[in-house]
Amino acid sequence: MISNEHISDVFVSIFQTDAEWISSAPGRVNIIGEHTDYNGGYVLPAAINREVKMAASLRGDNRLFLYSEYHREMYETLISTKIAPPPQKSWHNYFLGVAEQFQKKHLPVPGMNVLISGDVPLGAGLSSSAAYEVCAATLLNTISEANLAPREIALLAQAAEHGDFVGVKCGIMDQYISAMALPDHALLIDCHTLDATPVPFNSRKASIAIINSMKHRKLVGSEYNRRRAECEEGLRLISEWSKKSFSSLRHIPSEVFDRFKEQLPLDVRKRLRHNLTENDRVRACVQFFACDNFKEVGHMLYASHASLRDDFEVSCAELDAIVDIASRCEGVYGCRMTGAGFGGCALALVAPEKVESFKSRMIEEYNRMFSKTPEIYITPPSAGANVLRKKNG
Ligand code: NG1
Repeated sequence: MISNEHISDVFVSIFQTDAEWISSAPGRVNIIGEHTDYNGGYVLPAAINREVKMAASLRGDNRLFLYSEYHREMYETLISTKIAPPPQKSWHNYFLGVAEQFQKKHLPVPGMNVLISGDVPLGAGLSSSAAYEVCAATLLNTISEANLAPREIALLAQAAEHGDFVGVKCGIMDQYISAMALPDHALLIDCHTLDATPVPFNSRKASIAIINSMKHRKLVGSEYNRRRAECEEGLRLISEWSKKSFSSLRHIPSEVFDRFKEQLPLDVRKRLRHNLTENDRVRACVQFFACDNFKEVGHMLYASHASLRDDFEVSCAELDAIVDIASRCEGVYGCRMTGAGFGGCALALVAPEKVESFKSRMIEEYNRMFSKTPEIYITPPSAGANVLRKKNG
């Protein structure tokens, strides 16, 4: 957590004036529902206690100054009627991409000083970019008096990620949870209808431990696209053979899959089986969270990992080892890889009183196997984006 005092002090030292607003937006971890978002399925993410934070003041001219504490760099541009993408993509593109979306809605983007700070680790699969976009959109929403609801902020932030300034065709999970999260709740998102339902999570019974394997996700781009193509192929073949047009994998009933599965190419069959069973596991988890049954939630996490390892084939030795070590630690309900795979993070649900012993055993055993120290972040499900008016500017 970056304190408001810290960001206010840094703001004054950089811009020689007081901040008028402070906005923040959290990173996220996906509890369960992996590789289902682009297949119209269910996901169940939670916001983490690490966030991107921005402090801002109005300037009274049409210049925009952005300072990134992550990069220790200042960027300056004119806020003209239409912001154009700079020739090179860099950290400031996320802010400019969000500002462009406000302009597209004919909402004013005035000249400002903005300090960008935060403690969401970059490139760890904890959605620092969505947190950045949602934080910027939450700030501009207040400054421009646009009154957008959290859901609209999330959609605007996603449009910024899809647009020319960033250019990544992401799903809606990351922006939704960053904008709409409630403390002590996960969020069930139906990626087909875009409905979102808060799911209570009793953080007195379990803490979320995020274990960063410190393995760079090298293969992730090409393999991610290949998995997407295999899923699309499966949907197309089953729709053709059954003479029904299913709008996504999640709409294929299991008896239809069973009827045609032997005809599918082996890899495609496995990808579909993961998706169908993963959607069932997400729905089951929602029921188990409702009655604080962390033991059963834990079983679902282990089953999700096995399915991602064996059917979707996106795990790796490091993530498998983390799950294996966790399964032997006292107080662990369940553990699985989270995110696209091939490295990055795993997530475990751990009884709060066992968190310290879990951490030391995980670090020791993982270090012995791979000669590197995993970073472990402990978090309750945290609140979504917010903005604070510091003074009347
Ligand atoms: P991570 O690896 O957490 O960035 C990626 C995708 C998600 C989802 C998961 C797999 C991006 C920005 N995110 O998440 O939308 O498909 O993989 O469940 O591509």
